[in-house]
This record gives sequence, C-alpha cells and structure tokens, in this order.
Amino acid sequence: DSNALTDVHNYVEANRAEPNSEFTGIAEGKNVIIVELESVQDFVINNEMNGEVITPFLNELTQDEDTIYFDQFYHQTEQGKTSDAEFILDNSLYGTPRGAVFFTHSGNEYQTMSHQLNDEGYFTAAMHANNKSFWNRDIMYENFTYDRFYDLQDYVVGEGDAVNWGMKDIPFFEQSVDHMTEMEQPFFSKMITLTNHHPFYLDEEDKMIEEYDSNSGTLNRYFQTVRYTDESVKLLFEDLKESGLYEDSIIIMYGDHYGISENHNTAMSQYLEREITPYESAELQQVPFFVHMPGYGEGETISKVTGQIDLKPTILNLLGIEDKESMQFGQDVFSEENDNMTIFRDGRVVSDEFVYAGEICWDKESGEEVDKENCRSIIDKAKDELAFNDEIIYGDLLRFYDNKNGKLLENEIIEE
Ligand code: GP9
Ligand code: MN
Repeated sequence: DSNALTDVHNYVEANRAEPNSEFTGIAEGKNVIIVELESVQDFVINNEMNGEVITPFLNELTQDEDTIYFDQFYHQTEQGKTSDAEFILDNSLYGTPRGAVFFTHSGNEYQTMSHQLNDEGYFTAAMHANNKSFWNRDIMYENFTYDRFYDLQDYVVGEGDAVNWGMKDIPFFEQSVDHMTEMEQPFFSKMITLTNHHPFYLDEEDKMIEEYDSNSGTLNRYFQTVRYTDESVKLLFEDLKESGLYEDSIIIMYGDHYGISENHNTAMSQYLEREITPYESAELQQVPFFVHMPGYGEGETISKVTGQIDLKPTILNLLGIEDKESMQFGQDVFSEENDNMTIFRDGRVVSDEFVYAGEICWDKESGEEVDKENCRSIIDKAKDELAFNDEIIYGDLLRFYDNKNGKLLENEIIEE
C-alpha cells in the first residue's frame, strides 16, 4: 500500500548522507573497472602464513599512493553469495534473508547503478567466465541494464586454463582486458573472479606458497588460492597498463563474501591464535576494499566501519554523477555524515564502538562482552532498515518511485 512506500522513503531520506564534496567528480569521465574478488577475506591482507606472504600485490596496494584501502569494510551477503554481492553493488539495497534475490525477485523493477551510468553515456558490461544462466545472471543483468554480458562463450578456455569451477583468473583477466580494449569509452565493467572458490583446488604449477597445516584441508588450501588470485590481480594491472586503459580508469576491488565458514573454526583459531567467539566470527566478515585511482597521489588506509551497501553512492560520487534521490541504504564512504556502521543481513551489526553478534554486545576494540543496552540503538536500526529493505523487494515498490525527482507515484499505487 501507499503507506509502505511513504515510510520507506522517509527512512531513506533521514538516513541519506551528503557525499564528501572533496571526492565529487575526481574520477569524472573515467572508465570504472570493478573487480569482485571471489571469497577473499580481509584477514589475509598484510598477514603471513607460516612465514609466507599471502597477498604480496594487494599488500603493496595498501601502501600505494594512488590507492585508498579500507580495513574495516564488511560483506553483507546471505545465501545468494556472489549474486548478493552483485545485487548490493548495483542497488545499494540488501538481498533477501533467505534464497537469492537474483532468483526470487528477478522480475522486479530496479533502479541500478548500471542503469544510471548507462543514462550518463557509459557502456556497461559484466564479465564472468561461467555459464550465463548461473545465478540467473543473464536475466538479472538485462534487468539491471548491462549493455553486454561477457560469459563463458566469450572466453577461450584452453588446455590447462580451468580449475575448480572453471576458467582460471589469470587467463580470465588477460582476455577480459582484450574485451575492454574493444569497448566504447567510458565504460563500466564488472569482472568476477572464480579460482579462489571452495574447495580451493589448484594445479601444481599454480601453487606459489605451501599449504597450511591445520585439520581443515579447506583452510589449508585457501591460502594458496588466495595467493594465486593476488598474482592474477598483479598481472591484471600490468595488462591494463600495457593496453593503455590504465590511465583513463579507476579500479574498485572488494571481496564478495567469506571463503572460510564457521565449520572451520578450530583451524581458524589455530591460525589466528585466538578463540573464534561470535565477536571474532563477525569481525571475520571483513573483506578488503580498494579504490585505486591512477594519479591520485594521496593514498591512505581508512578504518571507518563501512560495507558493500556503500559502494554505489561512493562510486557515483567519485564519477561526479549527482544522485540525491535513489531509494537506497548506503552512504558515501568518504562522507562526513557516514554513520560508521554496517548491518549484516542476519541482523548482526557492527558500529565503530560495538559489535552485536550471538545476541551479545561486544566492545569493538577489545572484543570484551559489555551490557546489551550499549547495542540497543544499533540493533533497532538494523531491524528497521532490513524491514524497510524487504518491503521494497517483496512489494516491488520501486515501480512506484521516480528516482530522478524523488517522487512517490501515489496515483498508480491507488490504482493497483
Ligand atoms: C559462480 C561464482 C561463484 O559463477 O560466481 O558463486 P558463489 O558460489 O560464490 O556464490
Ligand atoms: Mn562468491
């Protein structure tokens, strides 16, 4: 009913953060290259495993003058896994609590970032070397206004080029750069990696570090496949430079979701040398997030609490695309008004002060249990926000919303 949309809209307006004007348009007119890093969690960054560096190239980026690295950035996915991360990126909305919104609500009307970019003259493409119908991507990308989906059929998977679920990341990136050189500019291209996927197998020649030595083969192999993905990203940057695309592009990279589930807590606690409490489990939902802008020169590490929901408003602001009316829950990560909290799809929530997980309120810094009242306001906000989100999705409410003018199309609602 019309009240539902009014309530959601009021909430969204109250929650909206003014983007940071110092970042507005600093990447205007550039190509946007998104790299969604399969199952890469943040704990591997700037860390070692039995004396071996796990992500040498990504570590270098954390120190790079053209890179902003966020070390308190969380994934917000649920059962829709990779597809949830894609949904959040494009809509700045959460997926559904169960199932995958890519399947359950593919017929809804969405007002996506790719649609907005398309309106601004961008060529929009998704690139992923798997069957196009996996996660219902072919249907959903069309709904989201991607001009082109480069799927498995657009790649040549030669002998030895596949492992695990499909094409290896190194040849995938190589051929993706070839595709990008053919694109009309400016373009927005989203690449999704695949090699660092459960069960994390690799061919011998692709193993650059040893396995770990816990009781979990999954965790043991994970370090090796992450190391491989790190290498592939390094080569991607080289290919982009060689192709001439690099200077005219910004590169946004983030992990889609965890790779190591709670089934491997014993092994994880051996690696981290601490008990995996619900607090630790929540903190392990951090994934790396990089904004790389050639020529930027003021790279830094930002430790504000942010999440995938913030990607869309952040990217649009960097491109100088004004977006004052979108029905969304994210906030520009650079905004002074960013609320520094991240809501998980299951109701867990992290703020700069507290972590609410396992129905316990924890001090964010120390991991000590504190009185639950400390978490009351963030628990309530999470409940409200997720409920409003679900009203949008279950009610297909964006049909009745004009996101250019911020108008509720009340008449049509009454006619329904
Ligand atoms: C499949 C890939 C993996 O194409 O994106 O999906 P996931 O299992 O991580 O959701
Ligand atoms: Mn995934």
